[in-house]
Amino acid sequence: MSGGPKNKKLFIILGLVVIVAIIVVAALMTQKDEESSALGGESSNSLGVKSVSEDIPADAQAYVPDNVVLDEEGEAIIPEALVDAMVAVVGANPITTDGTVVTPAGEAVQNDVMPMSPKAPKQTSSLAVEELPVSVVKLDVSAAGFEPAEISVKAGAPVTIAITSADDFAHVFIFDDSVLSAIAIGVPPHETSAITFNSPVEAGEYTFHCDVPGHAARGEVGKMIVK
Ligand SMILES: [Cu+2]
Repeated sequence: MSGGPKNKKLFIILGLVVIVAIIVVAALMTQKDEESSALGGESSNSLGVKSVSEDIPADAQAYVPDNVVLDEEGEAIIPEALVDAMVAVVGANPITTDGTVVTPAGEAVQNDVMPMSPKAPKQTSSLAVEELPVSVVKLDVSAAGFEPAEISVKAGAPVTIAITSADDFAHVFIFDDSVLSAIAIGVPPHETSAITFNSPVEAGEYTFHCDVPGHAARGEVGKMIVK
């Protein structure tokens, strides 16, 4: 057959072109994946499942914004950071998928500002202590002091502390170190309130006390050990 070798050559060339094209497309797709995950700030595995920080408590629940802003089509506008955010308890600050405690506007909270200021983590309204998730660090405070008076948390992790007034007095939980000045919880008699914040990245002991005059002096003091 004349033209046989010519056809064979043509097929080989075509085959090579196809192989090169497949390699180029595969390379482009990989690059695109890397770009999109870099832009999103979140990593995705090969199945496209967003990875979530292992520091987020397993018993956290989905965050439901208080005030939902709607766009012209009636769709909720949710800041990127708040998509898939969780809360440890209702009314506490949301925790993003990477484990950062943020404001309702989606910005990282600041632990060293005035308590209750816009960027400070907010304490919840009154909670039922028996309904608190296991992951919440629970402290009773009374004239007898804090119980427990010593707690341990992981450095940099989202931590939720709940304070219960266990007597007929109001109490105010507050840290001594200014790096945690924003973390404050005031509780009326026999009530419970919580606050969520990222623990300091620096390991060490962070002492706290009750800020009601006379209470620290009678023993309402304790410490948080950051490991
Ligand atoms: Cu007190």
